[in-house]
Amino acid sequence: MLFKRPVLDRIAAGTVTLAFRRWRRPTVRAGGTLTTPAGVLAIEAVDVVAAGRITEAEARSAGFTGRDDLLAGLGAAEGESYRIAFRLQGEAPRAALRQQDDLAPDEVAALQGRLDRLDRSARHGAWTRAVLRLFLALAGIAHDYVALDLAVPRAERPEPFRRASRFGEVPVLVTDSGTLCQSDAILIHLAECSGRFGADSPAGWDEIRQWLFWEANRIGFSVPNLRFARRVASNTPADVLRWLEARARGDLDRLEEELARRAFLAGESPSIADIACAAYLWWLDEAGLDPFGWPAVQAWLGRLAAIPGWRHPSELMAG
Ligand SMILES: N[C@@H](CCC(=O)N[C@@H](CS)C(=O)NCC(=O)O)C(=O)O
Repeated sequence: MLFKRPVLDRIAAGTVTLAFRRWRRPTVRAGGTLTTPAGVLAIEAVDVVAAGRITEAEARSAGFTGRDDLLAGLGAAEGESYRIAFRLQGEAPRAALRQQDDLAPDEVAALQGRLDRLDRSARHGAWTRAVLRLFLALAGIAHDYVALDLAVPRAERPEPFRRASRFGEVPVLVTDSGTLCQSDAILIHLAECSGRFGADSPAGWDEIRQWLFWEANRIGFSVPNLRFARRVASNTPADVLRWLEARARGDLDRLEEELARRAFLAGESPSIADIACAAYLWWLDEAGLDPFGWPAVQAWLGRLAAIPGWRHPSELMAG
């Protein structure tokens, strides 16, 4: 269950204590907790409610100006209407972490040194794997970006990168708590730390993880390799090209089937599952595929591009 920023502010202020959602099945349970950027919420009750029985006072406790406003926002998605009652139980872990800024001078210097070394190795931009930057842009997380020239053979890449990238690939995330490789592992880490684009229940995380593993094995393999073969590796044998194209088409068909039925891959709101699976689809034409051949996929990309903070990955990767 995700909340919009103005509602989060009112949850933090204690003036919003109810939420209403249309769900096929609840994503939170009474007695559980929900970590949000406003803090940890104790879920007190989750009840099915007939829309007609929602009162004006309840609508205001959910952050709406009145019933009509709430009912318009609730929509008519498949499932039932639920009333979720909660109270603010404590500070979000991230807010507590932010307070721990009393690093010793040598810790600060070590961090600065690592960032400086990575900065010095910056060449011109990698052309792909914009997922990490896109997440950081969407979640509004301040970061430094160091581009790597992938045309340089692995063994000749800058030493700080070779040390940081255990698999020799981009992306790599360097934080004050360590180094992380593999975009989907990075996305999970960022979603957990920031409280953005993750899930608010174990079932929600199960959904997200299934898409992330599918991404790593399927669409994150087929489309970029097809694009690489078409744009760069002109010596790719014709039967390899045919195999890659068939696999990419099959993967796009699978996404099309899913997105004809739902707005986002893992629930009502965009998540890291969408960010990961969309990673290479902004350049379908460069893979020799007609983007309009998969209209539901195109409409979904449009919904992702409408998220505040979104910028085209080509622009993000340019620095
Ligand atoms: N499964 C990896 C794939 C990473 C990957 O394929 N990176 C490519 C660029 S898209 C790369 O670093 N290629 C250069 C190389 O392998 O030397 C992830 O999601 O992070």
